Amino acid sequence: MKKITLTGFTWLIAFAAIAQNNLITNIPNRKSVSLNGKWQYIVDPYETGFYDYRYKELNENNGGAYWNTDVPANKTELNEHTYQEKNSLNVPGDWNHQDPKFLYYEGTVWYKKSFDYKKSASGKVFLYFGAVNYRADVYLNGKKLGAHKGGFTPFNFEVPANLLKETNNFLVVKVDNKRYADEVPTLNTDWWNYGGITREVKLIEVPDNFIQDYFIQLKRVSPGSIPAKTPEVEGWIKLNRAPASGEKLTVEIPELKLRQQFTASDTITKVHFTLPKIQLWSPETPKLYRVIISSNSDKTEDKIGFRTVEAFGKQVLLNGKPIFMRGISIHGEIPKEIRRAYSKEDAMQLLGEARELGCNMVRLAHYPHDETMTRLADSLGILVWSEIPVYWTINFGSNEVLDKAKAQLNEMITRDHNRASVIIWSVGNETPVSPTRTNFMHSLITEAKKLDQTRMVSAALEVNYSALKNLNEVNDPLGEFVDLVAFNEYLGWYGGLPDKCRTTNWSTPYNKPLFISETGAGAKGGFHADSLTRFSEEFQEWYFKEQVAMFKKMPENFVGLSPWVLNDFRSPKRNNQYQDGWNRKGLYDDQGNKKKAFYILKAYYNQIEKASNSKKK
Ligand code: GCB
Repeated sequence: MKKITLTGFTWLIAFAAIAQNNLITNIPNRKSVSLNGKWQYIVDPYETGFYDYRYKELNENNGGAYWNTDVPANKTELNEHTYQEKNSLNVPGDWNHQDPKFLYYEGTVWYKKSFDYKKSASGKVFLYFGAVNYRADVYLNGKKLGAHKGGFTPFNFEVPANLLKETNNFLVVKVDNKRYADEVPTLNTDWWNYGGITREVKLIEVPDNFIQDYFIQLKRVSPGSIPAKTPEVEGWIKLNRAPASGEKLTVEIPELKLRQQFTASDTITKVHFTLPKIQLWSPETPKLYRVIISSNSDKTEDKIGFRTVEAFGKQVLLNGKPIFMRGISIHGEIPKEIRRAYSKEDAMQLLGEARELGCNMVRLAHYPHDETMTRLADSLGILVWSEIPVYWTINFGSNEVLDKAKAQLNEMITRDHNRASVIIWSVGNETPVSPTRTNFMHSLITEAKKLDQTRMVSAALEVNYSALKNLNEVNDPLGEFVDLVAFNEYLGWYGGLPDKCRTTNWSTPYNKPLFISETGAGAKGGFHADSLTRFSEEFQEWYFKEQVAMFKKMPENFVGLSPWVLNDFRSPKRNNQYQDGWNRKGLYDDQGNKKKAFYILKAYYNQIEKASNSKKK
């Protein structure tokens, strides 16, 4: 915590290694005023709006700061900055796609929104951001509300009473997406670092005493069993303050004629009750129930599906029955428009493409995607792997970095812990094995399990290949701590040709379900050649043919896969004549065309689906 004194106010600024434990959930269903739309901006690569020419942080007495009003007091006043209509960016939206000058920009941009606001009732107002990449410093009418780090998770700040005006509020966000070694992710990623206010911004109106968060999920069943006919809910309701004496909290599910009341015991009150016979949530029947949670002074309504999920022996059980995950990895990007995804339409497009491929599962790589994705997955019946950007070479030796990773984990889980679709929390991807890394990752796993005992925890691991034994071993020590042993393999793309899949062997010391979290090969859409030609659609097709043949011979604990990747996506690391700034491992190209390999995977998924349907009959 850093204490900053500003003109008579004392502001506590939670610097965002610390998770926002004041995060409000169920945002789409709260009373709100949108601040989306056109914002004006100033590009500030030298951070002139933040530091003076001696590189000291500017303060409230210095009108030069970009967070303060840009209107000179009179015509003689020298003011070096103004926000201008002609320099506008759409929010939500990354800046990179909105003007060619931003294509490769990484640095600071100041965003400004002027707005009028009439408060409709008494109560509190919070300023909410779905995500800002990477660091946001937020100022309203010249006062700093706080700062947040982490480019893919939500945060909110309470707006102090009387700070909001009826007209002409001056909201400024300093957005900085520079990469640093000690951040999460770190300097090096295989995706483009889109900057900006990438998700929506809203004012949230709540009563003074309000329901901040809740966890309404089926209780874990005893290992390996199916949920009871009348299953139990176990969870909690969190208020923003201590309850009034004897205050009642109510959970209602009108369709089930269920109404349960609890006496609030503390800020967090445990709830536990039995449901009548229900339709369990599953990919085949993605049933969601309207759930209303109320306190003396607040009421919030959500749509929740009820299901159980667990890794049991060598299988993954959904509602007590083994499932095979026909997945695909997805980046949060709309390639045709070369931008970050953020809207319902974007989610429809991405999850629609996954469905066309025959998927019942998606791996949302390598960071938490927009909330529209997990909400839509809930209603479409698509299982979700959700991940934090602990990717490759994070500074595993640093406690501060661990805190930053934990903060993002906390925010990811808090936002989505009522989504039936989310079955796996992933704490990272391809982290290089060392005792320091294993401790780091282990503490993230412990944290995830502390926050949520009803889902699986995993991480995408790497494979150890021994040429001598022609053996692929999944023996990362982290395997001991995860529920699902997931690994990325590129046999036939990185090292060798796809026919290597025919002779290779697989083994793992872990007696747990095995999941292939990535496999893929690059192909430029529309480039055709013989199957030995790298980057041709034919090569990628051959790769998938060989891989599918290999999957069919995988050990019995093979429970699914999420190949790499649904769409081509921007990656500044990839610059040969075929890739041209893109990773071309998509099954769809950057124009939305299906490549030949798409049909190979689809056929495999259709076969699996048919076999599992006929088993059920
Ligand atoms: C991986 C990474 C993924 C890359 C992919 C590739 O293993 O997890 O982020 O984009 O390989 O294309 O090499």
